[in-house]
Amino acid sequence: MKQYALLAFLSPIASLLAVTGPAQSEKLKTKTNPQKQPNVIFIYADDLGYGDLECYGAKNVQTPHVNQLAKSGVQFTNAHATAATSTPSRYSMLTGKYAWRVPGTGVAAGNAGMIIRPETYTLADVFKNSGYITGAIGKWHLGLGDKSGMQDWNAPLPTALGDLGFDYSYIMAATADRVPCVFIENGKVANYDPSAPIEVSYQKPFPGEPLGKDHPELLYNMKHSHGHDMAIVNGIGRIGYMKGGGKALWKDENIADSITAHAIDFIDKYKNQPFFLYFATNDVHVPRFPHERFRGKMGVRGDAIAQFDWTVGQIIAALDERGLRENTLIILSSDNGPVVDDGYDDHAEELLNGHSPAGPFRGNKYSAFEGGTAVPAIVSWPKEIPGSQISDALVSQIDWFASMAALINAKLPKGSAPDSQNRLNTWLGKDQTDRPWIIEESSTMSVRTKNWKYIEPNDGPAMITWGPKVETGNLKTPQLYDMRVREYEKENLADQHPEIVYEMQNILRRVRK
Ligand code: NG6
Ligand code: CA
Repeated sequence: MKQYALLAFLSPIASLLAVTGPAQSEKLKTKTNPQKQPNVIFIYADDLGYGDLECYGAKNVQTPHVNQLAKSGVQFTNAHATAATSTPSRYSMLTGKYAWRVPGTGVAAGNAGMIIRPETYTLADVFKNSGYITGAIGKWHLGLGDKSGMQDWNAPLPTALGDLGFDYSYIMAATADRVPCVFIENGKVANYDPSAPIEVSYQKPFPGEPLGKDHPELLYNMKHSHGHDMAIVNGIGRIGYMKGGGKALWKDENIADSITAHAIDFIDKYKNQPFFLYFATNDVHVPRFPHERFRGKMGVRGDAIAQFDWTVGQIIAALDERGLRENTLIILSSDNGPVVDDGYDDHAEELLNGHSPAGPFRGNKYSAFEGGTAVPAIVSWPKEIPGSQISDALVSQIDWFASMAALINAKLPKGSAPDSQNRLNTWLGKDQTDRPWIIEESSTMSVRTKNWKYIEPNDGPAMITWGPKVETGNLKTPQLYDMRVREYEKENLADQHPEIVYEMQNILRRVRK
């Protein structure tokens, strides 16, 4: 147990808990807590771009449920993930500490050990220690078990999400394109099949297991365009090697249904007490393999967006049916910007049909340009937030931690969430105060203010060299862009405005300390 776990000052409920002991407090909780504290649900999409939703201007994609959610609350036009890829973005968001401060927080393998170490005070701890039931469902991608590559997937994992404040978890270890291709429920492989013991390696193949690179004929569901040519599961090549799994192996077409059903079960089970649910979808990450009922309308990438929208609709309907919608705060966003070809031959590029996943921004997932980290963000809480609000405030996901703590009056242990600021009023649409600056991580570092964007010089290539057709934003000299100009990040003004470059470098220097 974490040393702070029993700190009693967190909320009135928590103090009662400390005084009366757990058995008594359970009774007290259900009797005296008539859902005053809001439920909180994060709906965290994967690789969903700023331009991917109808309410953000998408033309060839229908997202009625997300549109409705946006209408019911605040839609942010200037919201940012902390990084242009998943692992660092999620790390920062769940810990309130920039991932770039911590080694080993780059895109994680499926057999990475726990990247957020158990002693870290996480966002789930904040809720849990204030009397919430906490759950994580969907994509994880932050490592499991104590040590990379040392997990025994056939036994309960020694360290998992229970050590990070989550009472319940039903997760994919990493991404759908990485082994192991099984769900893990509370630290154990779900539907474990004892007849097919699981082995995982990111080093060497298992003798006798066919690989995508040698057996294209076995890739009956989807072929790769780059990478993803190792283990074959469900007729799709993956990153990493895997053996076994049997009945526990997921079917990609059922992932959205499966996580949605588990989320609804969670909501149903804990409907009588405040809960926090971190619901991280696999959509719209590769391999995009939506269920056939979403197929054939827009090409798989668009179909995956439609599937995501359906998922959102299901969660909202489940809340509605149980009378929970009014007092549930939903935050919907994405972990990083969009990418079109991310390693599978899914025709996403040909089928874009004028659709611009990153909206008006330059760059994509992986980029230092805004397309890497500018994301949709919607906050809805019918009981407290009037609908139909648009907020142009500059905001960053790094602040969810301290803002959520403020929402539920939780005190944070000293040293926790060092980079997170309480900007609750902005997130709730009560004011439109810009964050003075935000930091964005890619293969280099960037600073955004309301008006300017600075990209730190970097020696790396201008385009990604290993597959995706993506501009990295790298340049050997400083870049400075005026974000008031609609042609975003086209004209480098660093030479014209050395004083602003200096100011931006100073921000970075200060934050780094
Ligand atoms: C890349 C993968 C890409 C995706 C990404 C992580 C290859 C060739 N490409 O290395 O498909 O998985 O990592 O995406 O392996 S993220 O959204 O989880 O950060
Ligand atoms: Ca991602």
